[in-house]
Order: sequence, then structure tokens, then C-alpha cells
Amino acid sequence: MVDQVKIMVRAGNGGSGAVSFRREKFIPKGGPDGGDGGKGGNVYLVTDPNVNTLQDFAHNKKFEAGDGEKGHGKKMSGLKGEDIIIKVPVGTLVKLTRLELETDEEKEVRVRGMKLGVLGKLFSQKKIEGETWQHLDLSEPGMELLIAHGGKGGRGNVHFKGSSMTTPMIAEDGQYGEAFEADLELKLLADVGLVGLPNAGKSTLLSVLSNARPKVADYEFTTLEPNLGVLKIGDKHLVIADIPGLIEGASEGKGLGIKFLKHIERTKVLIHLVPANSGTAEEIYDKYKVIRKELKSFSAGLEDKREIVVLSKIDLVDSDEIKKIVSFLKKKKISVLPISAATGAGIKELVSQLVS
Ligand SMILES: Nc1nc2c(ncn2[C@@H]2O[C@H](COP(=O)(O)OP(=O)(O)OP(=O)(O)O)[C@@H](O)[C@H]2O)c(=O)[nH]1
Ligand SMILES: [Mg+2]
Repeated sequence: MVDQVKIMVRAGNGGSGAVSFRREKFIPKGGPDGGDGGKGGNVYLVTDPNVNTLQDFAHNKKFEAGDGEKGHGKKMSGLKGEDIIIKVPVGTLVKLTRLELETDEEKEVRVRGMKLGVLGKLFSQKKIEGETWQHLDLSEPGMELLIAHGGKGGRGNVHFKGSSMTTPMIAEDGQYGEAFEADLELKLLADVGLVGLPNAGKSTLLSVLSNARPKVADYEFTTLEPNLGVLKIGDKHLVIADIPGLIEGASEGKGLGIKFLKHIERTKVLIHLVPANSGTAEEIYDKYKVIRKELKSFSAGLEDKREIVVLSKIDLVDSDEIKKIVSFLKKKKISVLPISAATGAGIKELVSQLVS
């Protein structure tokens, strides 16, 4: 799953203004009629619900809008450069870093058609200083954001006529379009997050609750990247995210680390799985606390989310033992729901807790 990419965007440059003079029969010395340059195209980011990943950007990393056309004689403006629309998935975070452009400051130049030895002034965009940052959160479908403005077209010589300058030989250059390096990062928009130790049965539960068919296996770290599934309850849809297992010290980089927790940052509820066959009641309680500690270390408020604690794989342990574990956890003020993805026990109850 590609969930982070760096792309380059550049808005179009403005076209330069024209230096031109009316040339008509019987009018030997017509006035200036050089039109303006066209504006450069803009670059937009648009959230499209049909786009689900940043996969398209793996190969396509450079986006340039069209440049504005040069101005023409007869006061005709140049055509506007074409805009560019970049479609991104809902839930994309964008960080923009302005790129330095080579800029000309105002300078004296020779303009074609001007008398030799006489210089015109060339006006160009103001200089861009330093690096600017902008963080944007594209969390809603149909959002449209102008991220890079096209440069203005330069004014043609028709604008420079004055009493002291009846035959202006100057026109402006178009301004440069804005250019940015854009870091795109996709946060999955899940409603429910599955957390727990490796092998707790998270992916199996996802496959029972939703249409997803993630890889399931009897070893740790089967899941290396988040899986999403959709649970349909009547006309309601809940997106469930199954993430790689957490272990003690994950926040310090142990196992697969905790970076995956960003995918469940926006969920409303967490299902915390503790396998019933993973030791005595006390040991199970300790394992529960290990995960809680790692959730807290991520410091994004995950520990404050509503949590449904499930005791998974109850088909592997006899019912007296299950009762013991449930009552031990109750004493620790943890209400736990016993389930089995294998037999279906407790799954209906879990779904009704999810929608309540
Ligand atoms: N008997 C039984 N086995 C289960 C149950 N749920 C999961 N398992 C088994 O437990 C093993 C691990 O299941 P997974 O769903 O891959 O566990 P996970 O939590 O996703 O593991 P990681 O992706 O490694 O973090 C697999 O062999 C499953 O078949 C259950 O309810 N009963
Ligand atoms: Mg898994």
C-alpha cells in the first residue's frame, strides 16, 4: 500500500506582453497595440471518493500546468494556460514546500524592434524568499483546493503609452507560476480499529465482520500493512481497519513499530483483542496493559477512544477458564466480551455493540 508520496507541482508561467504598433493602410505611425500575455494555468487538488490510494503517484510525480501564451498585436491577449487537476483520495494530508525559482528582478533589456543602444525595462515577478510550509487536511469528498497559482500575464505595450512615451518599446514579462514540492500522505478513514498483540486474531475477525479477506496465519506479524474491510449493517457502513500487531516496546521501534497507529487515529472506536488461550487470567490482564501502554505512547488520544475489549479464540479454552478470566478482568474494571471467530460465538453481540 502506497500511503506516502512526494510530487512536484508547478503552475503555468504567465505569457509575456507584446510590443506591437498599429500598422494600417494610410496610418503610417499607428499607436502601440501590443496585447497582454495570457495567465498561467493553476494547479488544483481535488478529493475524489473513487480514488482510494496514492498508487497513481508512484510513477507520475511531476505535474505542470500550461504556460500562458504571449500577447499579440491588435490588443489581443494571449490564451490562458491550461489548469491541472490532481485527484487524490479523501483523507489525504498535504504538506507544501515552496520551491525556489530562478527569478529575474527588474532589469534592463533589449527589446526586439527597439532602436539599437536603447534599453527597455523588463518587469518580472517579485522574488520568493526562503521556504514556506503549508499543511492541508483534505478530509471531505469533493474538496477542491487551488495549491499553486499561475503567473499573471505581462502587460503589452498598449499600457505604457504616455505623454513622454508615445512609442513605448516595452512590455512586461509574465510572472512565474508558483511551484511546490507536495508531500501527500494518506490516512485511512476507518470507523473502527482492530488492535492487539500479533496472532490475537485481528485479521480473522476482520474477515468474519466484513467483506475483506486478509491473510491469516498461525504466526506473529502476518499482517504487515493495514487491511480495510466494510461491515454493512442495514444501510449503515462501517469501515474497519486491521493493523499489524503491537508488542511491548513497539513505541521504541520493536516489532513493526507503532507508525501504523496513524491509520486508526480517526476511528471512533477500537476493538482490542486479547486471546483467551494466551495464559492465566493475570497474564492476560498484563498483556492487555501492554497494548494500552503502546496506544498511549503514540500520544494521539488513542487511549481515550471508546474501546470494546474482546476475549478472542474462546473455542480453544474451556468455559470454566473463560469465566475465570472474565471475572478477573471485571475486578480490574474491564468489561470483556468473549468471542470466537471460528464458531461465531459473541460476534452478533459484538456487532450490536459496534452500532450502539
Ligand atoms: N481456534 C481459533 N483460531 C483462531 C481464531 N481467530 C483466529 N484464529 C487463528 O489464530 C491465528 C492468528 O490469526 P490472525 O487473524 O492472523 O491474527 P492477527 O492478530 O491478525 O495476527 P498478526 O497479523 O500477526 O498481528 C490463525 O491461525 C487463525 O486461524 C478463533 O476464533 N479460534
Ligand atoms: Mg493480522
